[in-house]
Amino acid sequence: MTAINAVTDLTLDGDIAVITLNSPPVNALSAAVRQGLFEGFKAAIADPAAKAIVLICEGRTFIAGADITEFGSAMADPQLADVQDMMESSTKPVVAAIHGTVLGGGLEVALCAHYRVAVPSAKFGLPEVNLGLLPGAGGTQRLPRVVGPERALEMMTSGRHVPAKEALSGGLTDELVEEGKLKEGAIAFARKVAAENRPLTKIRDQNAKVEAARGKPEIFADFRKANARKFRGFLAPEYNIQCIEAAVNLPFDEGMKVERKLFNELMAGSQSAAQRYTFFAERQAQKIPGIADDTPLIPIKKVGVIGAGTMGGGIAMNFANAGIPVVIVEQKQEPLDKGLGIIRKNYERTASRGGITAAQVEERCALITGSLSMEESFADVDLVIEAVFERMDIKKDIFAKLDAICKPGAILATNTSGLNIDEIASVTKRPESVIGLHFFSPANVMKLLEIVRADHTSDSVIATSMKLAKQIGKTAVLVGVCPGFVGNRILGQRQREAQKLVMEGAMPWDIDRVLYDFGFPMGPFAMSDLAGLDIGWVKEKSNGESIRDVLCEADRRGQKTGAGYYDYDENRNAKPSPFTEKVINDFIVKSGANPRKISDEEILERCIFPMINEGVKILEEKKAIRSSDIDVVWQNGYGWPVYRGGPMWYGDQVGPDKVLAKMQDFQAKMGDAFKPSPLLEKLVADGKKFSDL
Ligand code: 3H9
Repeated sequence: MTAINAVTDLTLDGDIAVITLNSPPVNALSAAVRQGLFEGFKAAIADPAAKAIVLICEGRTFIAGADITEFGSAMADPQLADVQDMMESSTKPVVAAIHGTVLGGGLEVALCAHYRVAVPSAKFGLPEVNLGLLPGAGGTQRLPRVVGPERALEMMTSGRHVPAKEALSGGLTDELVEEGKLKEGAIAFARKVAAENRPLTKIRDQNAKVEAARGKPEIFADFRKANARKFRGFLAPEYNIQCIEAAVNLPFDEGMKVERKLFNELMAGSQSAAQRYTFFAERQAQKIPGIADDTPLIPIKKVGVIGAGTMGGGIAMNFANAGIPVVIVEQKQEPLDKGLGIIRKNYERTASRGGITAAQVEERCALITGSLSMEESFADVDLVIEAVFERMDIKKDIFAKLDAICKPGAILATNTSGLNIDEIASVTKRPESVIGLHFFSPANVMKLLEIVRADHTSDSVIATSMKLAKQIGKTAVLVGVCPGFVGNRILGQRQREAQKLVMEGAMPWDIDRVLYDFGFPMGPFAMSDLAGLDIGWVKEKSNGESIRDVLCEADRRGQKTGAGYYDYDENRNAKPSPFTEKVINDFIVKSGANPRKISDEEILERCIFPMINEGVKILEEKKAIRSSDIDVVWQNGYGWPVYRGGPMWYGDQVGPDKVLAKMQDFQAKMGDAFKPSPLLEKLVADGKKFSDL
């Protein structure tokens, strides 16, 4: 064995050279890895004893891409292109042996091998789009040559990880070898191709699939049209598409120039900076200072959920999807049957769209059982999540019962969206087992999980909850107890300003348009119409004292009644409503205010800057661990546009001094709702950024 460098070895297995990379955690293409590959291939090609070369990785995965931490500074030599040239022009067959994930630059390297073999669990992808980028090492030109432009469009604009079986049928890998026997399989394969003297074709020379698409611009036009909504606001999907167009219409080397130009543009832009920040922010959120890696975890083999409503049902589905049995307890048979019926329908709808198989529907439904008795069903559960009505007295009653029923060590969780969890925990004799697990509706779809640490919650309970969140596919953020926790507390700021702006002369559709153009999927009024204006509205108590009262009394309760803040046509297209406008104007007249023309800029700043200020207060009170956690909450739970990072990241792009100056200006004109947090003032005085918090 020859050590090429600290992360690369070269060995000879008979007549096959094996280059082994070992650069934890994911064998990313750092300078050391590039150098190891370059020198390793050089030596293997020069070695007369080697008839073919296998590239394989140690650890959990093949190369998972470029080293994202190196982005933003000039890359040290050798460049990745040097490595790729050497592989592609090797006079000996090069075989990439793939396990784990072969992603981004990793796949681009593998596409420069003459052959690829993989284990069945391997996954292939070009996920650069999720970092606001495009594959910048020839992937945009090679992938369409392998899988065809249509498949390349889908893969590159979604970043999807393609399973090995699909990769085999699409031509991305040449052979699958038995799980756990990758090295032997790859060496045998290399020996076979060397013995057969197979021609060493390069993907760059395989033009059949791209030529077949030449002169068919509709492939791209149709794709753009079909995905316009999904791609709205993002630059990277469009740039990826343009590269594939270049692959179809230009010779390889010309296509590479297009790729380089567009890659550099994206890399220098604000969107990719925000998206790369997001990648690390999400991983950072998993790290909890003070909780050791070896904190004992509580095995979660069975879960109880209280409440079979929309929330309880959605929560239960998460666990069934991960293969964990769940029992849902309701007070009466009818709502229980209804809830279980809705869960089944949800699964059947997913199956009808091809998301899961009919057998999976049955498997998952079988994992969710119903019960009318906590006493009978909760004695053996490892975790209970309460998802009932938001009333402190009801929750306390339930937790006192759970304390008596559940086995010692079981986690007692509440799904409250803002009640005081310390108060809930106080009725139990085991506050260390009590935690908040705040799911977002629809709970089986939304990625965010706010994990709420109460005063006495134990490290074990926190660590178990974080791990469990990952297991059920959630993005978890640990927050502290305060009204509304992190997400809803910040949302409250935006909602308040949106309502105030309406009373000052901006119409709901003006506010919605500004926030939609900013990148939110919809504005607050369109959101109310979707959710239903009558949530929490009681007809008997309604006295026409608010705009909402009047709209609900006129049976304008949102999309479901065909009208709310907006009018809706039969296809649910929203139109500004003269009725709503009159209701608003009547209220303004009654209040004696003088409506004024409000600029889009003011709408945006009034809605967003108080959110940033509230974020700083949350950090001041230590209810979030770090400012990037707030951004993770807002991206995953509230539709904050990913390419704008999150409220705190956005605040840094605007400039903390500008945010402070505006808040002071608003405070002088409109009062203390805009009072800057002392920490914001200090931040600006110290010349620091929100991301320093
Ligand atoms: C690219 O390739 C551009 C090229 O086209 C052009 C070149 C010229 N770099 O996610 P995990 C770290 S763009 C640096 O928790 P998992 C990560 O931060 C790249 N670090 O594990 C974490 O560190 P820590 C295209 C990276 O098992 C640790 O590894 N590739 C990179 O749940 C474990 O990560 C991608 O976009 C990286 N590329 O998931 C793939 N990747 O422990 C990005 C990971 O300190 N990566 N780290 O927090 C992933 O999707 C997942 O990490 C992966 C593993 C699926 C690989």
